[in-house]
Amino acid sequence: MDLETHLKDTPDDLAELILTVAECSRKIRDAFMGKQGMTDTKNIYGERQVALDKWADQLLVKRLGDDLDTVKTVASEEQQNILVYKDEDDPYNVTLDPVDGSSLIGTNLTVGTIVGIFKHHDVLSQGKKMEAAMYILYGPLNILVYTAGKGVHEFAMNKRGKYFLQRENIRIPNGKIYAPGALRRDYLPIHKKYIEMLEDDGYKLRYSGCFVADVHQLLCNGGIFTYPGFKGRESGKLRLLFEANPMGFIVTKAGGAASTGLGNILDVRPSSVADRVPIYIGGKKEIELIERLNRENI
Ligand code: AFP
Repeated sequence: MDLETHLKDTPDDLAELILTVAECSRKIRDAFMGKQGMTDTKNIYGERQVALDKWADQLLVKRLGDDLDTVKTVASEEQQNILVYKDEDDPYNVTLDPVDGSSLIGTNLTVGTIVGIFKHHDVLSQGKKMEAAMYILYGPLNILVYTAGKGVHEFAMNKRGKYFLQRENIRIPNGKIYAPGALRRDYLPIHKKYIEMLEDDGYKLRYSGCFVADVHQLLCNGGIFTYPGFKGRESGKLRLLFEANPMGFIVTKAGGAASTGLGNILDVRPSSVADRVPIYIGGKKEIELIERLNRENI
């Protein structure tokens, strides 16, 4: 079944939004060749932009913001400000991480696109207020995963650029994989203990440097991804609006969870588009363990 058919029970305007991102992802894949270099501009975090990242941002912003008449605002990791379109009544507010893991583009490792979709809630709302979320993984295959609130569904792109259903209503399995971000020498004590407990329990290391790829792996094999608060930056590295919330929403809908280590990420109230958050995302069992360790040590 193709993506369009699969979306037949989704409201037309939301289906159109999801299909527009899917169409952009085909163009992004085609653009890898030739857009590997760095630009001389910086994103909101002061990081120099990779050409593909900037180009993908412009494409997505144009197609969603300018061309659709249902999108009111777009917040992108690559834009300084929230972009405002059209009139007050347009229902959708969208967050974009155009190319997540962009430092891997030059080495031809897997990267992704992350999209969060709010309906009648602004992008600074709690993640649990999201209407839908999706990601695309640019690996040997283009993989698209979306949830419009009910199940989580996976599609693969064929050589004609069309997405076809691979797995429906994905549930995160039990598994023993861990993907630990941040330098071990900077771990805070409870996180250090947590990682040691996973290792003692036989968890196997699988860390790619691309959040989308690492989370997709969890949806296939189970386990846990962590990018904790660490010495020098207790809020961690990953971005609440662009990374943690949409991926947390998807994993939660697949029967997993996403936590700051203390509580549900989807309950966090953002204070600005640039917020970062410590993240533990994956199986419920692994999330319960870190939350218990933190509770016992408060
Ligand atoms: P870039 O988009 O700057 O490459 O960052 C990717 C990312 O936000 C996320 O996708 C990874 O999980 C994480 O950072 C990797 O961070 P480290 O390079 O510190 O491992």
